[in-house]
Order: sequence, then structure tokens, then C-alpha cells
Amino acid sequence: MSKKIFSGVQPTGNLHLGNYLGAIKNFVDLNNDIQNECIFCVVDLHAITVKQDKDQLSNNILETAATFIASGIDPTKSIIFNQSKVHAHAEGSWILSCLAPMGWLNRMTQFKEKAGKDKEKASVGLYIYPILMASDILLYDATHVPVGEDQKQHLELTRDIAQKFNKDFNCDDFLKAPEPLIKKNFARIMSLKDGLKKMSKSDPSDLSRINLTDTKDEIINKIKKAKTDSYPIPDEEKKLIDRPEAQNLLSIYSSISSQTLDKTLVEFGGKKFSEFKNQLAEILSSKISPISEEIKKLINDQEYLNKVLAEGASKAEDIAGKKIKEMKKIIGF
Ligand code: AQP
Repeated sequence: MSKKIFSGVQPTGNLHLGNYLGAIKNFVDLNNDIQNECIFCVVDLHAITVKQDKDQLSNNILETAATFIASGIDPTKSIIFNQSKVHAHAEGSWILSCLAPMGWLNRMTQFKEKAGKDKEKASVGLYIYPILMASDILLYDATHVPVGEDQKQHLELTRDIAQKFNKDFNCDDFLKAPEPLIKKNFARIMSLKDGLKKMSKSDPSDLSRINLTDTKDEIINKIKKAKTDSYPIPDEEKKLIDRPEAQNLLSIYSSISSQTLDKTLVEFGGKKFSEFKNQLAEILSSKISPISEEIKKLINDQEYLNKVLAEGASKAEDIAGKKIKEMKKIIGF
């Protein structure tokens, strides 16, 4: 069955293995299925929900587009663009924010995690981030949204908002409730330093993540220093309970080698972490280094990247522009 795919990544620098295994690797598989129509967005409007440096932001937009292409997304098949170039995203977000109840947003755990104790100082944009995300997805009638598990709650909110719009304006099925596409088991890659914390771009420790621009030596060094425990590797998944760092490294190995965790446990059960880490570093650098080299090459060809983004924005504008026009008509503008 053909799918309409929409997903986005924030251009906030330090794209990492979690972004790759949780999201971008799926984007590539979906792009490779000729039946799918895919739209991959560099969500720069989302990025400014926290303060960004002007020059870094524009570099990060190009680097995120370069990462999509270097990972295997073909810009002649899929639409790649940056969100701020298509007005409908912000306009749709305003319309939807006028119908989404505060109570729904108050339940969003990502805001609580990101705003932390300083909730009063967090931007209003960070609070209504999930509504902009709903606008992004609903403007393209996306049927499926590939995301990491951390975005599941926002996807559920998107579905609720779509249904409320259709009900409030009596326009059955005008906004399509999308399905999340989340890879079971490998949907949340954790920090290399703390197996209970998500691998994240904003973690102050660079050793906590594998960046998609890391060199082979950096990858080897980071895996060597990754936190583990003093027990050998178990041969069954249930024995990984209360061993978050072991679970994380074994999940990373499974995901990057596209095999089940069970198979990885059969392969390494009873062995020492030192032996496992050598193989993990080996496979990671064999998969990530070519992407890293390609990103570095593409980033030097800004003319090409700008052309890809401009062509993508023009195609996205055609789709989203029509939808927002219909949306405005429905609400009486
Ligand atoms: N650790 C992760 N494991 C699996 N998937 C992840 N994603 C992010 N971190 C992990 C998925 O990557 C996609 C793009 O994420 P994003 O850049 O738009 O936003 P984010 O989730 O806020 O990323 P970070 O790294 O956590 O950034 P900071 O540190 O700035 O908050 C999404 O599909 C996400 O699920």
C-alpha cells in the first residue's frame, strides 16, 4: 500500500546516532519504496523554540539537509525543504492552536522535560511546539509519520487535533489522522554515559553521543568509554532488566546491524563487554563514517544544498498552500 510520509528533524546541530536509528534510517527505507510519497522537513521553526545563534542556525539547516542526503534520501524522489520557507506551517499552527485545549498541551511530557524547573522562563513556542508539529503533518495529509518513541505522544495529540477540527467544523475526514511509524525496541537510543537518559543533541557531554559527523577514531574512543556494568553479557532479554547501559549498547548493535535483540544476545551471550565493544565500534564506524564523509563533502557544496531546499520548498508550497486555503474557507475566512 502506498504511504504519504511526513517527518522532520530540528536543525539544532550535533545530529546523532539516536536521530539516525530512531528516525533518519527509517526515512531512507521509506524513500526507497517507490510506492511512497515522502516529505522530509528541516524544522527550523521548531528549532527557534529555544534560543539559536543566527549563523549557526543557517549552517545547521544546510547540515541537516546534507545529513538527509548523505544518509541515502534521494532529493529527486523525496521532497526535502526547510519549514520556514512555507508560510502555511505557521498559519496552520495558529488556526490549530485556537482549537486545541490547554489541558491537552499540559499533558505533554516533552515540554516538562525540556522546560525543566524553569518552566516560567521557557518560551511559549516551546509549549505550543506540538501544535506546530500537528500543522506540519496535517497540511500534507500524511498517512504515516516515522519518528522516535519520544514523539509518540505528540503524534497522538496530532490525531486528536485532526479529529476535533473535523468535528468542530463538520468536515468529515478533511484533516487526516496519521499513524506513527516507530521501530519497536530501537525507538529510543540512550546516552552512552547514562542508560536512563535519552541520547540528545543538547547533552553538554560530547561523549554521551555518537555524532553523525564523528570520525572513525572518535567513534572507537566513545564506544570504549561508554558506560557498562561489571557483569558479562546475558543470553536472554529478560536478564537485561535493571541494566540500562548494557541494554542500550546491545540495542544499538542490533539496530545498526538490522537484526533482532535476541539474535545479538545469542551472538554475544556470556562474552565480555570489551570484546563486544570492539565489534560494536567496528560496525558503527563502518556504517557511520561513510555518512560522515558524505556530509562533509556536501556541506562544501552550499549551492547544491540551497537548490535542493528551494526546489523542495516550491513543491511543498504547492501542497500545503492548497490545504491551508481550503482550511481557511472551512473556518469562514
Ligand atoms: N535518542 C533518540 N533515540 C531515538 N530517536 C530519537 N530522536 C531524537 N533523539 C532520539 C528522533 O529523531 C527525530 C528528530 O529529532 P529532533 O531533532 O527533531 O528533536 P529531538 O527529539 O528534540 O532531538 P534531541 O536530540 O533530543 O535534541 P535536543 O537535545 O535539542 O532536545 C525525531 O523523530 C526524534 O523522535
